[in-house]
Amino acid sequence: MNKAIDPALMLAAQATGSTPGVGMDAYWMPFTANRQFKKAPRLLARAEGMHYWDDRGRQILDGVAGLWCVNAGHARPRIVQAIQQQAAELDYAPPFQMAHPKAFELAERVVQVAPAGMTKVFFTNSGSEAVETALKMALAYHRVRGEGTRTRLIGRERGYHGVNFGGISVGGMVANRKTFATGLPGIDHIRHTHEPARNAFSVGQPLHGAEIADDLERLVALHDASNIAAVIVEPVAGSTGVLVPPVGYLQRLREICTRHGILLIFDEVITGFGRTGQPFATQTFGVVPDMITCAKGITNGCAPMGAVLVRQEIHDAFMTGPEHLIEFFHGYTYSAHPLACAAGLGTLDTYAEEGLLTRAGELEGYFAAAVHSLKGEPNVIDIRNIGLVGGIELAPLPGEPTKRAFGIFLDLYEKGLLVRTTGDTVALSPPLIIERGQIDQIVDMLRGAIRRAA
Ligand code: PXG
Ligand code: PLP
Repeated sequence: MNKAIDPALMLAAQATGSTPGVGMDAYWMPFTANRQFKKAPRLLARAEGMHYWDDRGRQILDGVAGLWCVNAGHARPRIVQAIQQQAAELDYAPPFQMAHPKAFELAERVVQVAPAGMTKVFFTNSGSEAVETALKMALAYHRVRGEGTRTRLIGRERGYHGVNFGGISVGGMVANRKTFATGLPGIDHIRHTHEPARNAFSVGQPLHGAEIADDLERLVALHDASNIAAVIVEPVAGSTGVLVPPVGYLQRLREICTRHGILLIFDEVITGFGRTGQPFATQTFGVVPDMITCAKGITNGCAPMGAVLVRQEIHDAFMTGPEHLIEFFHGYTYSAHPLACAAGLGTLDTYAEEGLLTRAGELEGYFAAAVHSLKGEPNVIDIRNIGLVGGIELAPLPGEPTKRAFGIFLDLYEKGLLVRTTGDTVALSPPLIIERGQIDQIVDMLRGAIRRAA
């Protein structure tokens, strides 16, 4: 796996502008400090297994699976071949009133690993689109059943549901909301579950806080259940700092939703496809929602794709009118794109052959011990973990939130480790093929960076 970088790639990277300030003007980068980045670019040129190589030929250990998505590791042969063959065989097929065989095949294969009862799959091109789709499906579902007054949507503080208008409206990440404050009308938020005073340094699920789910009853009392369509939460909040649900919390949320006829949507864009030790966090926590949104790991990050998994009854409620009419007015030009479907099939084959969808469970104890060994290091104020995801929270520099963690990110990148930071939390979410020695390597490198940042 540790091949030296191809010199031709280095030349190509130089030609396309790896030199600071050269040829980098046109690209407006997403979620990036553009001016800072372009002064000192970080360019990735190649990837294989657990590693990236940058444009200077340096090897970088991938501690975050790209962006929480490359769960089987990089450049996996089955996925590469599937995409190559598909591009030559059928490049594109319209998804409206037309289809191609791999769309059906991938949907069946996803249902095979999905929680029992989640039997229908609607394809999108990203997690953000999966969220918009699920929210629209919830509204349409109630309407088709004659409960059209159920229009209100409920999210949670510190939730992340992508960047489109529905997603930022139900989302609870301030930075994503403050510029676009209005959002959709008819949205409320329940409280987040982050309570470091009671739960700091919990190993796995925190013990305290199941009762935080009762906050949903407050909104039911305010609006009446007959006006509420759905609640959307991440089983484990990823982007806002790896917030693991307290024991009993998701069960309680499920009970309240069921009692009031409110649909429960789990946003599993990060937790889906093996991150928490089961194919979906739904299975890890033993709580079944009405819909699951997913993306990222569905194609191992190798082609853009998202999906909404739906319970049979919800789908069936739509299948009631005249057969020649479209049942759900929604879809994307690239829904079930052939290249993404091929990538998805290659990905699921790889997961199955290597037992990757349950590997995080096997490594969880080792990973937990490793990350929790950082307790006591300077400025470490909390450590959170579940499956193969960890969050190490640092005390912010006085008056300069996010700067300490971002400094650690830059330091580690120079030393050859890619992590992700959110606020002052360092997030770890390595490919599920990681070996124990590489877990040690990540934690040792992080320990050094935390000490240097003190
Ligand atoms: N829902 C959840 C729970 C997510 O984590 C999305 C929706 C949106 O997916 P797309 O594919 O539209 O990006 C996500 C994405 C980070 C980070 O910094 C996290 C995500 C995306 C980018 C950065 O932690 N999660
Ligand atoms: N805008 C215009 C003008 C379009 O024609 C379309 C699709 O046909 C879209 C937006 C939506 O694009 P997509 O289906 O790729 O989401």
